[in-house]
Amino acid sequence: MVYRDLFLLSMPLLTCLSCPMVFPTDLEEDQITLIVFNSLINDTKNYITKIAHRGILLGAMRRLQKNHMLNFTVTEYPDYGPFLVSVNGLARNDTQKTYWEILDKLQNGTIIRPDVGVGCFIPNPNDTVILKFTTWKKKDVTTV
Ligand code: B12
Repeated sequence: MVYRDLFLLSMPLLTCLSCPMVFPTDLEEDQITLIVFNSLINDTKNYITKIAHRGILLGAMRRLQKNHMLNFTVTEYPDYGPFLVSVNGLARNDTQKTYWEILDKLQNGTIIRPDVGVGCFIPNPNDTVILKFTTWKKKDVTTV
């Protein structure tokens, strides 16, 4: 009786072990182009990177950073999350009123300025995200 019960109880385990294992290894990924553009000296660098499906821009940037292709730093703001401070060694500067602006070029060519930072922005597959080193103007500081 005991042996029969043990046998019956072990059946699901045996079935499981004999089946091919299915793991979610093929997580869905998209691709974006990232352009690092210093508008003050007209210098551009292009990257193509994978991004998790519906993943945030910061995640794609971290992938590039992990592969030693891109170097960047962020500062955490309690209300808005990470603020992009420097890219490839070039940092924003309050005195010179410079910063890294985040822009997104859509598939139809339209360039938009996302109203969130790198930690919240979710690019569409095949978008071109532009990190533009630029100066802020009065209008940015009053209406951003
Ligand atoms: C001024 C301002 C800027 C200036 C800041 C320059 C400066 N030294 O003053 C500049 C032009 C650099 C700027 C940039 C951006 N900004 Co701005 N900015 C503002 C604004 C109008 C006022 C902030 C302020 O002075 N508060 C008063 C001070 C006393 O408080 P504070 O906490 O110290 O303020 C600091 C933070 O707000 C920080 N900051 C400013 N913008 C952003 C954006 C993010 C994502 C983070 C984490 C921090 C941050 O800089 C301020 C000065 O140090 C607010 C809107 C508002 N009315 O609050 C938007 C606002 C904070 N910005 C916003 C955005 C989206 C951006 C950008 C991402 C836009 C872009 N697409 O490039 C970029 C940041 C890019 C990056 N490098 O990460 C959004 C954030 C919304 C969100 N949920 O993420 C806001 C709320 C405007 C909006 N669209 O609704 N910004």
